[in-house]
Amino acid sequence: MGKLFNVAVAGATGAVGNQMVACLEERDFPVNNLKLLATAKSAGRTLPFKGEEIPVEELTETSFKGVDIGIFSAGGATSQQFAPIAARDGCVVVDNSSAWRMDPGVPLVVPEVNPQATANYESKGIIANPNCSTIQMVVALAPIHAKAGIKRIVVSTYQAVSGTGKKAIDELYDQTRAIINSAEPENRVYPHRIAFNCLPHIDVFLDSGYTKEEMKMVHETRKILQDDTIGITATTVRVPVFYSHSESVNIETRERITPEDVRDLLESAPGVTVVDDPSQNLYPMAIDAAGKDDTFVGRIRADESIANGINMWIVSDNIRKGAATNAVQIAELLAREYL
Ligand code: L14
Repeated sequence: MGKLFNVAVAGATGAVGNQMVACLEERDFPVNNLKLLATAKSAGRTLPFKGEEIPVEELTETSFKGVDIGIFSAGGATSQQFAPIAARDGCVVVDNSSAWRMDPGVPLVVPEVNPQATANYESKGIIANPNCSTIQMVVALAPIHAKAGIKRIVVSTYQAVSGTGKKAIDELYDQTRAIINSAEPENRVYPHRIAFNCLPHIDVFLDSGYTKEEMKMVHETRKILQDDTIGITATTVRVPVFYSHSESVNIETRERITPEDVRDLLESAPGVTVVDDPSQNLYPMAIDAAGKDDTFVGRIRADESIANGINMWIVSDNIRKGAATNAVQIAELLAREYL
């Protein structure tokens, strides 16, 4: 029998944390003991895991003693504070927040794209899980970059509310219900109404006029693809969708590549399913990707305004591949090859 690991999930009661626990079970991760950690407010609740109800404990400085792998989705401030504490106790942290992603001593890993980067986990004991929008984009673009060299990316996202957490899922339900019943919708989570609306605003605004989410796509994509020469510009938009982010992606390549070449490459790319048959009205959609782990790509066509340009539409479940599944895949890589 293979080795079993003591695993902790920090932020277990959140939308992503819940899915992390479900993924550990679904993928039959070799768990010896599972510890569920959250704030004092959630302590005492239980979550189901392999037929048992596991109690949620308060996350404290001593939580990680004896833990081999800690998967964090408890927000940037908690990760900033507790990831080094966990690492000091010998627990390898897989962190889903943006706190450590751009730290040169922290690998930023998408297992289908740059598994070899994981090796550098020893420097700080922390591995970062990329931003949801970045993960699905690089899963689809990495094989194209390897083949034809991507010079520039122009991306616009259509992002689900679940990325913000349970309170935003409730907000979209509540506002939709209110509007349909001719009642006054309330804005609690977002600065404006999200029901029947689009907000070109995800995470905070920077002095440059971009949002932090947009710049995460720029910097994280370059780090994962290990190529700082790629020009990237992003517009990230919140749409009234519960699960799965969609992206309109335009690329310019160094070498010429046809839409057929791209389709062929992606048909055999790990983690990708091509859904691209316009004659049958077939293209990737958020409602089809939800609950799945693959990244779905369609609408692959030439950008006729330039010599080497391709347009495509990339969709994936932001809570699964965009967060929980990718984090558990990193833990699997660690367990299989490093611990
Ligand atoms: O992981 O949808 O950097 O509001 C932070 C913003 C995840 C999505 C991250 C959102 C993102 C989140």
